Formats: sequence, C-alpha cells, structure tokens
Amino acid sequence: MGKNNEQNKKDEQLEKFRTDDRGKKMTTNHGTKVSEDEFSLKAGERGPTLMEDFHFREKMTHFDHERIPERIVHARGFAAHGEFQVYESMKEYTRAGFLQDPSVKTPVFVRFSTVAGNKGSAEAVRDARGFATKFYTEEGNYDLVGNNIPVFFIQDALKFPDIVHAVKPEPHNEMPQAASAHDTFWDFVANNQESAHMVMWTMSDRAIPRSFRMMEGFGVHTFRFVNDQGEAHFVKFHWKPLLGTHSLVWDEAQKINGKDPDFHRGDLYESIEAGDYPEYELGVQVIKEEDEFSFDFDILDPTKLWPEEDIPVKIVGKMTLNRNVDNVFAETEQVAFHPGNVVPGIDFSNDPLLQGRLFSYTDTQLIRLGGPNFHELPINRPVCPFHNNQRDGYGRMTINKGPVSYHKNSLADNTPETSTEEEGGYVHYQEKVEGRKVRARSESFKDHFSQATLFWNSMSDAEKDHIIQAFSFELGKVKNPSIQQQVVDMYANVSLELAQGFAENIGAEIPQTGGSGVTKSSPALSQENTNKKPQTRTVAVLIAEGFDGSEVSSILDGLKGKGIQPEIVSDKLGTLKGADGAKVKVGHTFLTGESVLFDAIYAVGGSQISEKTHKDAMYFINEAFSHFKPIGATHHGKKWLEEAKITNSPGVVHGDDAQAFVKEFTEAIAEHRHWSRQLV
Ligand code: HDD
Repeated sequence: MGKNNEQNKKDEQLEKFRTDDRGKKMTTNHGTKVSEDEFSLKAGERGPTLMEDFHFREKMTHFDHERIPERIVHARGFAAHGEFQVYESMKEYTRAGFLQDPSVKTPVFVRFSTVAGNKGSAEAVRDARGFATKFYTEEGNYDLVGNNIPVFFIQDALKFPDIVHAVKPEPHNEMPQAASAHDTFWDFVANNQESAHMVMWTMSDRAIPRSFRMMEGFGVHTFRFVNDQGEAHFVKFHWKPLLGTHSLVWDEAQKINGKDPDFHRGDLYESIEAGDYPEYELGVQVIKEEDEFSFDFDILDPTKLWPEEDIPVKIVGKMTLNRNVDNVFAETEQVAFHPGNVVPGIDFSNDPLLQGRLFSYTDTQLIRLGGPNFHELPINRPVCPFHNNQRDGYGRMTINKGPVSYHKNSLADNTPETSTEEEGGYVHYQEKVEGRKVRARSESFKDHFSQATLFWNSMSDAEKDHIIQAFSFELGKVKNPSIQQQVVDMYANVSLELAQGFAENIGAEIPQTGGSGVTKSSPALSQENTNKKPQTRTVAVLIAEGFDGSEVSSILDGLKGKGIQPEIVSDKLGTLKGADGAKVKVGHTFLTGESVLFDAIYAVGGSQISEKTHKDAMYFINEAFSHFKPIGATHHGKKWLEEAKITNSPGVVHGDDAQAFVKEFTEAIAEHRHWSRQLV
C-alpha cells in the first residue's frame, strides 16, 4: 500500500490471499511441521538418500516446476497498482460505468514491458513498450492493452507471428537479444512495407524512453464507445504522462543496459516507494459514425494515427500508480491481459489486427498459465461477482455447490440468469455487416508512406538527426547489402532527406528521387512540445572533502524544494566533511554511480581532490555533456567546466548566488536535454 492510500476493493480482495511467513513454523505444503531442512533423510550418515523423505521430494518437485513459459512477446515487464478517476461524466459517449462518476476511484493494475527481449533482457533497449492497463470495474475487468507507439507494424493479425519471428533473435544462432538491428527484422520491413510508419517510431526517440513514467500510451486500434441510447462513436485511447514524454539518447541507453539492466523497473519502483506517484491522463479522440469515411486514411487501419490537430484529444480522467506489487511472480507474471475484456459501453471495430488479437490472448494464457482457470488467480479476479456454468480444469479453486452446471435449467430456477441490456448485460453493437468471404487487403489500407512522412515532417532537427543515426546504426548491423539497399529504397518513398542521410552512412547507393509528397506536419508528435518539469529528476552531486558546506546545503535544499533529487557521488562511501565542518553522506562512488544513471550533474568539488577523483569527475562531466544533460557548477566545480571547455555551452549553469543558481539550474533540468549544444 502506498503512503496515505485507503484500501480499494481490489486491494481488499488481494489481502485475503496474502501471507507472511515471517515468525511462523516451517511446514510441508500439507501442513506437517518440518524438523530438519538442512539434511535429506539417509540410510546412515554417509549412506544413500531414502525415497521416503517426503520433505525432500516435495521441496525438490516444487522447485523443479517453479518456472512457467515466458510471454512470447512482452516477456520483460514490470507492474504497479493504482487508481483511475474520470474528470467528468462520459455519459454522452459511453455507458461504461467507470467513466460516469468523478467521485468513483477504479482500481487499476498496469504492466509496462519491452516487446522483443526475453524475460531477463536489459530494459533500455530500442523497442516499443507495452502499456497494459487492467481496470477492475464494478461491471467486470476492462483491459486497455496498448503500447507507447500509436500505430503497429502490420495491418492483419495473420502476420503477427511473422513480424515477431523476424524481430526475435535469429533461430540459427539466437542472436541478437532484445534488438531489431539484424538482417531478418530489416528483411521483413523491406518486404512488408506496411511497417514503414511504425518503424519511423521505433527508430525515433520514442523507442528509448527515459522512464515508464515519461512515456505516452495508446490503445492503437479504433474502438467504439456506445452510450445509453445505443449510439456509437469511434474512439482512440491515449495515456498522457503528466511529467511529459522524454527519452534517453542512444549511446546513453546502450551504456545503461550494461550498468543497470533494471533501469526502468528501478525507476518506477523507487518513485512509488518515495511517494512520487506516476500520473497519466486518459485522453480520447472521438469520431462520429457518419464521419467514418471523411479522412484521407482508413480509420480501421492500425498503421494510421488520427492527427491530434485534426481530431483533438479530449482529456477525460487521470490514473495514479501508487503501490508496488508484493510479489512479482504472483502479480506481474501471472496477470493475464486481453483486449477482449470489455465492459458495456466499450466495443470493437473491424480493424483486422484487433479482430485477430481477440483470439490470441486467451490462447496464450492457456499455455502460459496452464489451463482455463487463470481468471481465478488473485490478480486476474474481477472485483464484482462472477457466476456461470463453467466448471473444472487444472487448478480450479472455486467450489461450485449444487448439481446444476448448465443453462437452461429448472432445478436452479434457470440461474445463473442472463441480464438484459438495461440490467447491465453486454450487448454487442449491432453494426450492419455484409460481404463476400475473401482473403484481401482493402484498397483503403494501401498507402504505407504518407503518415510515415507526416511523422518525419513533425520532428525537430535533433529528433530527425536521431532517426537518421538510428537507421544508420540498425542497418549498419545488417550484414546483407541487398537488405540495406532495399530499406534505403523503401524509405526514399517516405523522405529523400532521411533515406539519403542514412544511405550515405551505411555505404549504400544514394537515392536521387523520392518523397511521398506529404507536406503536412503534426506538432503533437514531437517530444519538443511535451510537458517539461523538473520534478523527480535525479542529479549527481560530484563532491569532495573540504567543500563549501553552508552554500552546498542551501543549494541542495533549494533543489529538493523543486522536487529534484540530488544524490551525492564521491570517491568512496562514508561521510564527507566540508571546510566549515558540514557533513554529507555519500550515496554512490564513481565506481557505482555512472553519469548515464542520472538526469543532471552538479559539480561542486572540494579543497582536497586527488588525481583519481579529478579524472573520474572529468569523465563524468564530459560524458553527461555528450548526452546533452544539464550541468551545474559552483566553487571548485567551475574549474572542471573550464577544463572541459563547456562553461558557456547551453544547459551549463554556474554562478555565485545560490538562489539564482537553483532557479537557473532547475530550469535547465526541466528542459531535459540541451540539443543546441555543439559537441566537439
Ligand atoms: Fe499483443 C502481449 C500490446 C498486437 C498477441 N500485447 C501483449 C502485451 C501488450 C500487447 C502490452 C503485454 C501484456 C502484458 O503485460 O501481459 N499487442 C499489443 C498491441 C498490439 C498487439 C498494442 C497492436 C496494436 N498482440 C498483437 C497481435 C497479436 C498479439 C496482432 C496476435 C494476433 N500479445 C499477443 C500475445 C501476448 C501479447 C501473444 C503475449 C503474452 C500475452 O499476450 O499475454 O497473445
């Protein structure tokens, strides 16, 4: 339970399943007290182990079965509990109960993930991120199973195994792990050009988020809202993080993966433990049924977004994540999401990717969680009553009383009984459908490049440069020159500037004509235009014995007052003394606290600096500078700036007045990165 949170209904339910083994007697799973847990039962001290040692057999059997299959995609994930509240009733559009009353707090469970990597892979990899939310509503569980990218690689679910096979490690040598920078992925891209738009996103900064707390979420598909009068609207869902959408830089991300492969989960876990609860606003874009064909893209095509400038995102509520899980396996690993878990008022569209997903998610849980009763696992149970005639299967926990397990019946007065629409029964939206049975792609799904160009046009210069560098990196790792050239030629259709930019870097033939002719841009797509806030940013304070005590402590207090988190870094752990006797406790050494693990650097120094500390501090500062991070300096720290020749660079702050320094440095930190910096 996060600090100051009341127990919600889901938490009360989970409480019944929690157990604390501390202070208890050890027993077998059958309750027999255990007298010895060091030595197996043997025939004589040096003799063979006996089969009748039931404690040994049980302990070992359980251990042998501790692992379950990891998710085929999104294996590496981390989750938290929280709550969702709507700002105002959405009655006009939907009858969904949890979207009606602003005073109602709906418990949620959110699992963030990478897509391609296995369960033990590093987190700051280039990839889409899963953003799956389970709302435990009074009308049943509603799952919004989205990503941090609003479009998808493919248009038809039949191709999902193909894209996943292509991006996963290659089967003949199982390399590379958690990376798309290899031949089969790019071969897929070049030969399945519907991927053009999403690949623009995965090559952009969006694919290396700074934090799960600083990325957007998207439902991707077009869904339907249906109101009490049975009227439907098409809808797309958005999560907007209040801290803004921010990213790492590629060199930094790669280093983080070595220094701290748990970087993203650590960041989420620590923020929640510290009471800095991550917050996301829920937004919806709504299109009237009669406007289905009013756009220059098909709204059923999952490779297309709805530009926010044309169809504004209406902010309708807020989600706060306020509690870490008690047990990662029981909750995060066993949670089972399904885009088909809907409540009355939320319905599907004919997006062929969504339609296929509706099959896949239950199917995968059957192999992953071992049978049809995974809905009984504590994390998956709805908080409202659930009754039907489904029975038996592996791991059944519910004890259904009575002889009746069929519908209709007279022995139980025909119960459990169905509900009318008015009583809350789910009635599918009665869309009129007719057509021939065909395996085909609609003509309206065939424009693969326009929105890829829209995305490119919307980027700032720095973002464009990062995209060119990402293509250059990924294709630089591709061994087959034909694949490299195919990708260059494909992206010439998106933007000649882009294709020429990376073709040159990878030694491919440089295209001379191209472009999709799209000149429009969508400023909402650029992270330059996101919220910029200093709160929760970490600052490495590089400090040594003999620092100026009173001023440093007033600056650190000033930064903390802005919600910034200074952490002391020095040559060894312990306590450091200032010139005036002030003391600070060291949190990290230069060995454990790399610059890549912090948002900003505050260089202080001191009167006693060894050659080694000097060298380490200079490395720290130069590396942070090359990652465009804010750098502040006072006292001796200013000499380090001079030595690095960065004193007058953008985002570098120094001064003698503590208050003015705090103000300026806070602004520099809020900016996140200083792209206008010239690197030498
Ligand atoms: Fe999926 C997991 C998101 C297309 C089949 N998917 C999974 C998770 C997320 C998404 C966030 C992890 C859930 C968790 O944390 O447990 N998937 C998406 C999005 C898609 C998408 C946003 C496109 C818009 N997925 C997609 C297709 C298929 C699947 C087209 C198959 C037809 N996805 C699965 C799966 C997974 C899964 C194999 C693996 C583990 C699981 O379901 O529970 O069934």
